[in-house]
Amino acid sequence: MSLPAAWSKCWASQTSKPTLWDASAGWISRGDLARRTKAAAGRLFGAGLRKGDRIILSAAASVDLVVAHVAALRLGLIVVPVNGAYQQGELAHIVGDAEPRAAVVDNPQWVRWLAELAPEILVASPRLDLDDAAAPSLDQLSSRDPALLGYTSGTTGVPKGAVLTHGNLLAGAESVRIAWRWTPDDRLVLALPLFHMHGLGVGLHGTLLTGASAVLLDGFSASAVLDAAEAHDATLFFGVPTMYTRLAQSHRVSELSRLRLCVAGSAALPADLHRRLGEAADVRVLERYGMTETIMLVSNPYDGERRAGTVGFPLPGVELRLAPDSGEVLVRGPNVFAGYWRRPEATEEAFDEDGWFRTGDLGEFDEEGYLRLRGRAKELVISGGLNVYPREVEDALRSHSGVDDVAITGTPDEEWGELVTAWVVPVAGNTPKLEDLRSHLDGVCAPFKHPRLLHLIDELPRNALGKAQKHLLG
Ligand code: MLC
Ligand code: AMP
Repeated sequence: MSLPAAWSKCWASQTSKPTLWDASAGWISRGDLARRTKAAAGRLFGAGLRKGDRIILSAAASVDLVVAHVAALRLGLIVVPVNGAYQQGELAHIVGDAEPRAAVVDNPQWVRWLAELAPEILVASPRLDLDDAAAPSLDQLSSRDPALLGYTSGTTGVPKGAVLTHGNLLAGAESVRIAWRWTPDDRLVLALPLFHMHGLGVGLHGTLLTGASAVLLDGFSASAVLDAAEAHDATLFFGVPTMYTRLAQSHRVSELSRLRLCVAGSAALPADLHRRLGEAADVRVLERYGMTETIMLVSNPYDGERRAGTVGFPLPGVELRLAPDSGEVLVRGPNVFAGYWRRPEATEEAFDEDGWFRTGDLGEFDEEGYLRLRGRAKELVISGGLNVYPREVEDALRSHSGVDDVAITGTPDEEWGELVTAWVVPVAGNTPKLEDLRSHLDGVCAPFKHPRLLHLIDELPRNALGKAQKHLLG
């Protein structure tokens, strides 16, 4: 089945039931969503978009953005969600690779960049300010049709588009619907961006599949989340660990206990934070583990102990094992993506000979079978739930006149999980400061990728093959 086919089953009944809220639209009902997405699909069709065309979606969370997303899927377009903090070069890579025919964006700078990069692309705001036109017959899709290109660097190399089919995304949403006892009466406070798997594939798609409702916030603050939970009688909150750190610092933290379930993921939730939230708010946060390529994989149990420092057990439908030599987490299942967009070699490398997807994460099972992630085989820094690929930042810093050699690592940090850290061998007589490096990256890399710490060193430790041995830094 396709996502719209599954969702429209809900829309066909209880049409006046509230489904989505944002600050400007207020509540819209199931019936409104069905009507508005049909009208929006008509406008996209009238503008010449056809099944299989790619459409970039990048904007703050809103009902309009959800309508554009659902309309695109109903028409069979392939949605390419992109982080709005990306700079021109980062956007150019995705535009060149995905070859989108349209982009729905709310950043005026992006409108200019897109006009320069690819003037043939149709650019619209999330309101889809296009001419009205009749929609063709919608929702004519199979589970194998691609629905999303999720850009990620995977375990190595440049960002590539993970092709997620309708079937993958349905399996991903269905597994957490079952595991977390999601029901139509649930109401999610959704303060995550809709351009990553956590907010989009779990928060939004789970809500639509279940026929539940969600309060969309266009950014995160502890008070906005707690206000929304109270004002709308919410039952669920999903967040990255940085959000939970900030909630734990709020004097209102005990208000989290009004929620039925708080889920954390996208980066490791420190065991100590898990305990503190338990004590301060009587909340047993449920930690789970996922990836762009696989949607959700592993979750602590809804019933039973939610064990701090672990991610729990494989979700329904997910097969998981550890590679005997390295302990790398390997997975299989209907949730696992169809391959990287136009990159057969990268796709082949990502799977072993028996079709298991290599996650690049290292794990071990504790005595009761809870999975503990104990590191990564891939080079990756996760800051505030956002992935930073060291190679990309290193390459951009090498062109600084004061940088002779550089390595990027992550330094553990209570608020951000990891802080992007630069280890620089300076050019004699031209030692750069942290601010110099950061401004060198302005306009090149999104701000969340900029180093927050700088260490000056005489040389980088390298192995016999010349590869930097980052584990020896620090
Ligand atoms: C913002 N900044 C960050 C940052 N987010 N810096 C490092 N890491 C981040 N994640 C920068 C801003 O550019 C700004 O820089 C400064 O921090 C202050 O911004 P802020 O107002 O404090 O940040 P805020 O808007 O509060 O954002 C923090 C955040 C956000 C945690 C709410 O980063 C966020 O929404 N993260 C969630 C990302 C996510 O959805 N991940 C899921 C990936 S899917 P300056 O220089 O201008 O001051 C996935 C799969 C899975 O991983 O398993 O889920
Ligand atoms: P992304 O490529 O953005 O989807 O990020 C996926 C990566 O985030 C995974 O491969 C893990 O390294 C990491 N991740 C997700 N959830 C968790 C978690 N609960 N604990 C530790 N790491 C996590």
